[in-house]
Amino acid sequence: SDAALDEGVQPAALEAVMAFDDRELPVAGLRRSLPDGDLSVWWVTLDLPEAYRGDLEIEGWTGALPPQVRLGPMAFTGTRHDLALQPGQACLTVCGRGQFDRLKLTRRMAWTAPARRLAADTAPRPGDIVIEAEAPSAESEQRGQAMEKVAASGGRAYCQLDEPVQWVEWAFEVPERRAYGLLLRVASEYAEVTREFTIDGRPFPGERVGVSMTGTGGWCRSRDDWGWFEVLDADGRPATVTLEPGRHVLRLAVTVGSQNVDQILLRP
Ligand SMILES: [Ca+2]
Repeated sequence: SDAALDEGVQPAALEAVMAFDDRELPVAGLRRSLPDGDLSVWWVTLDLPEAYRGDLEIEGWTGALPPQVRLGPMAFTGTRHDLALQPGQACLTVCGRGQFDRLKLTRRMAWTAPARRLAADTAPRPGDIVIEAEAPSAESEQRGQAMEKVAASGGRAYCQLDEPVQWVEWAFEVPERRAYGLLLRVASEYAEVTREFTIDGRPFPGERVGVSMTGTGGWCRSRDDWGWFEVLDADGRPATVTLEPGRHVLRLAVTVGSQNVDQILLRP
């Protein structure tokens, strides 16, 4: 109330919890009564030994308007956020007119399955569904770019796929119901590249499983640096997905490292 403000009433201390993967972190906060309602702010400090990709959720938000979230230089509005964080200490603040049950931050990928590098002379064969990566069907707000590259199939590849919240989709037609594996022709100067795949929105090769690929020594600017990789499952066998005839969508999301993509095969 106005009287409370006039009398210099101190803000009320708030306590909450953040479920951070398998840990629980204390969240501190303050609530101030204002003439037009309560305003609250919460904060929690995250110590990240390595780059972290996760989903933040503000569970049980009661406010009429969504909360405002700040994390380092980033600012968001809403109760769900896809976060890509650098190593180090980061202060997360949540501000708004409402309350929540708890904050939840969950690592995007529980583990990473190394893809197998295939022979350099790997090539499409009869029965393969062939996707030229430079012709995506959809992209994130931050877009990649089709560029001419040495030894690329069709002369071009999909490049500038760099940032952790960047994604690209390719639509493809399946002629008959079969189990298909996933092969990619890629190039990167990075030692390791990690990607997250979905097919028709379902995680591939599994729930919260990332796919890592080794570097290939370059970007195909002046020489053929392309390498073929096959996605493996948890047991180290070629991962497969059974697809019905018709249109399907493969999505690749960047997790760690930059990589050019030339061609993708769905191999029965
Ligand atoms: Ca190509």
